[in-house]
Amino acid sequence: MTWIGRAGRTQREEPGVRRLRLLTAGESHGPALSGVLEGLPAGMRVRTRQVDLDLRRRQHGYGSGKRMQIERDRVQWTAGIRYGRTMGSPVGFTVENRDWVNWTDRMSVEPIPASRRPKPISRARPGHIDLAGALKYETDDIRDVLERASARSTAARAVAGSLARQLLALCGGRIWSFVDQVGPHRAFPEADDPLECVPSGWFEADLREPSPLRCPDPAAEELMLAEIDAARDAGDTVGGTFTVVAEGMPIGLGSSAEWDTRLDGQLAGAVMAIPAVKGVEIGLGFGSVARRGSGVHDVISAGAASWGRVTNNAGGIEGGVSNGQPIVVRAAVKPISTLRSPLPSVDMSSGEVGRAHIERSDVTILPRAGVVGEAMVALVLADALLTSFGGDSVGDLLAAVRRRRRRTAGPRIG
Ligand code: EPS
Repeated sequence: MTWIGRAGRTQREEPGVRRLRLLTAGESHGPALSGVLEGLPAGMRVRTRQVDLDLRRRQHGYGSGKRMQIERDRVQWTAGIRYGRTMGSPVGFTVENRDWVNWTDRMSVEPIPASRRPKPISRARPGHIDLAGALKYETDDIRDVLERASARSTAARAVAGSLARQLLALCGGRIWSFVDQVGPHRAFPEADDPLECVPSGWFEADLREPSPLRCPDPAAEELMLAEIDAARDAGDTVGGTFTVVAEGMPIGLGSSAEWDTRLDGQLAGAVMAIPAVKGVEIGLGFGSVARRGSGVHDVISAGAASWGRVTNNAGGIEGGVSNGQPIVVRAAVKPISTLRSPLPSVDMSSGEVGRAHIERSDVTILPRAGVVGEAMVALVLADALLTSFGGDSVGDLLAAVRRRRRRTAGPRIG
């Protein structure tokens, strides 16, 4: 249901309805990835170079396999943009898989004779979709399910997330991320909160010239790199954590009206939906358990013209609603499940005990996962922004956001 709010603004906060809808398609080694993003207001200037920069950032990082030397991800728009601006119609796009030319038999769309087909993959990798997916879709070739479960699919999300980020930027929002742990090595190990130690200007430098792991603590990064090398030499993989920060968001995104309108729940769901993510926390998250309430909740400290907080343990969200502080989302990424030195498995066609299938893969995806995290956070926040402020055009949206910012700027004195 859509209704007109008191201020004459269109409001759609009903559960389950999204202002911004993203649909993606594409296999890792198919011809291309594609997507449709519906719900962007009309009149938004699309900066294609920034989208391509985000795609490049998603490909960057130590620990990637050979595939990244093949791909040069770039967006191609197919719908929804005219003279460089959105028209309010769905935005369509593709990202080519350059590796496709090497996979035309293995990933042929048309039927091909059995003699030309490679042997089906039948030894499921623990930790991957292989076993559950092959049983679910009733296939004897695990490739049918592993192709779509691949992290390659996140390139399409990066495109949509980049558009969402551009919309948020028009409203004063900024989203960035960093890697704060790889294996046992944490950035700023002496600090309670690594975020407080990130040098100012670090993200701008990261945009220009990212370090191998996008970690803001060079000493920790050295240890992380050595950990990745050691895992690679052992035929193994490593996980870690990344943090995404969204600054400058207006107060009041999300709502506590219903379970699925809460901003923290939406963010957790979206970030958890990144391949290999197994945990998400907002702000202090699990760290708040061992403290008492007085050591967790962020004391309100209003100046003459602004609402402030002494700390930001809530990670910018209270009661499912953004409170104007930076929104901080941290994700735990498991080690990739394709191991060069594979774990035991059982052949699904013969029942023989053996070793799991080896698929070309990465040792870690941490630096890239953070960039995908930015995209997922941007998509959720842009959706929440449009839900709260509506707007068929960018002008309408900006006017509504400005009004909210004026009204929530700080305590009314006198
Ligand atoms: C992936 C395996 C690797 C990764 C891929 C995800 O690809 P390949 O099997 O072709 O070597 O590099 O990620 C991407 C290609 C990407 O763009 O993110 C996997 O098994 O999930």
